[in-house]
Amino acid sequence: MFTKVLVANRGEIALRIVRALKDMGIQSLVAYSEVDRETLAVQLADESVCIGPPPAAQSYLSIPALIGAAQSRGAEAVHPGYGFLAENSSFARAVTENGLAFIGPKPESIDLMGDKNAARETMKQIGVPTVPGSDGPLQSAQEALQIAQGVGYPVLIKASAGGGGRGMREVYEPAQMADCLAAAEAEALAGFGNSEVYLEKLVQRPRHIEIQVLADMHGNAIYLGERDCSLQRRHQKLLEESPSPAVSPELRARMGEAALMAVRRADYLGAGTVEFLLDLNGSFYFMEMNTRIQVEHPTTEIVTSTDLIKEQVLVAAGQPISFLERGQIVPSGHAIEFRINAEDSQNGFLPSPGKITGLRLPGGPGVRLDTHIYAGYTVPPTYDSLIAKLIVWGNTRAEAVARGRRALDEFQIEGIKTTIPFHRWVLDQPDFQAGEVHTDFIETH
Ligand code: MV4
Repeated sequence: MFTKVLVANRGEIALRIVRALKDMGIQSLVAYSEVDRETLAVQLADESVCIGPPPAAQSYLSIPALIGAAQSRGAEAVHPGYGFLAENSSFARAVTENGLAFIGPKPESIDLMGDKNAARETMKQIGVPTVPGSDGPLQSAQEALQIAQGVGYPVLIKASAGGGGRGMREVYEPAQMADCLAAAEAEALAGFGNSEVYLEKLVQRPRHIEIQVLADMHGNAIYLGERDCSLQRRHQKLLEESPSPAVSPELRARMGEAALMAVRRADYLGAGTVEFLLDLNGSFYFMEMNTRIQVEHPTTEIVTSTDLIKEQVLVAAGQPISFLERGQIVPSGHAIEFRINAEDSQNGFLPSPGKITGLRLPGGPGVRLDTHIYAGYTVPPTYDSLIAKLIVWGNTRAEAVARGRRALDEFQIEGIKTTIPFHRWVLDQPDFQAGEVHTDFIETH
């Protein structure tokens, strides 16, 4: 096993990784930018090292700075967390070429899944369901019209290099096609430096259901149930839950097996997520695979009684998944995660950085709080606005919702605006209480 691991991230996930390393008896080395000197991960790590000025390009995205930090302090492995360099295959390569272990999949797996069109084509070839549409990138508006005619309107044009919803265009009738195609290509080129786009039938009022997977170097690959992440605003997830109110044990098994086909084809190692769209008829379609640990992983940890960060470290060190003797994991109970962002949810979700002048934390039964904030901490304007993840659970979904209400009411953050009032509002919506959550929930409510 490793004796020291570099945490190449910040905020709550850096702290989450430090905690897992401590539980495993591994030394933690946290890399931080000048503005993050006072964060909790730095305070609680065994060691820390400043890697540069606040702009991410000069710190958390600087491959030489991170590798230098690991080497100068004798770390043997690097955990990238999520965001920043977590899905950058050049980083994964640089880490291994410098004699360090990358706590994540192989660079080839990252590359395969990083090209959304290539991933979709590969999944189609091996029999994982995909949304009907083009075979590969679109060559012309004429071809797009022909394919749309075949699958039926409305259709969706997507960027091959996209993901996360950027560079998409809905097309409702043939007359819109040429303009939409040109706009999607221009947006893809500007956003990703690659104008390649493809076309799919538009799935209306879908749910976003993702399967957590885990694979080791000994040929073991398992799925750990699903998360329902349908509650999003402008492609930013706000609340996630596990299990999904829309997934039966039978559907879970079919989606889980489809996810494992992707895992085997990608020769996958570590923790990953296979994202599906679930339509109103209960059919599911592969969307993309995320080759990292995700923000919402704690919901899965709670309903499966696992520590996914610990498993990531174990399998990166060549050990088998630690709970194989349990067989196929059956989720138990219900967990909901609320993303608490430093944003004014009552004012267009405008960023609200600044000093936390007062803080009252939630607690008690069925409550977990993953956060790097404390009273007196200043949320910098430099990075993303996630400041805490409140995870609640119960034996039933209704019990989890009730605990969510209580915990959100207990949670008081003074000095900055947060998304706590938004979540309190969500829990009072009858459609949410009924489990009726679709990707257009916020717009329609
Ligand atoms: C879709 C879709 C409907 N039909 N594809 C958005 C993020 C990107 N990964 C794929 N996305 C979508 N792809 C087809 N063929 C609707 C979405 C979508 C969405 C998906 C999941 C969660 C929220 C969403 C919000 C808007 C659109």
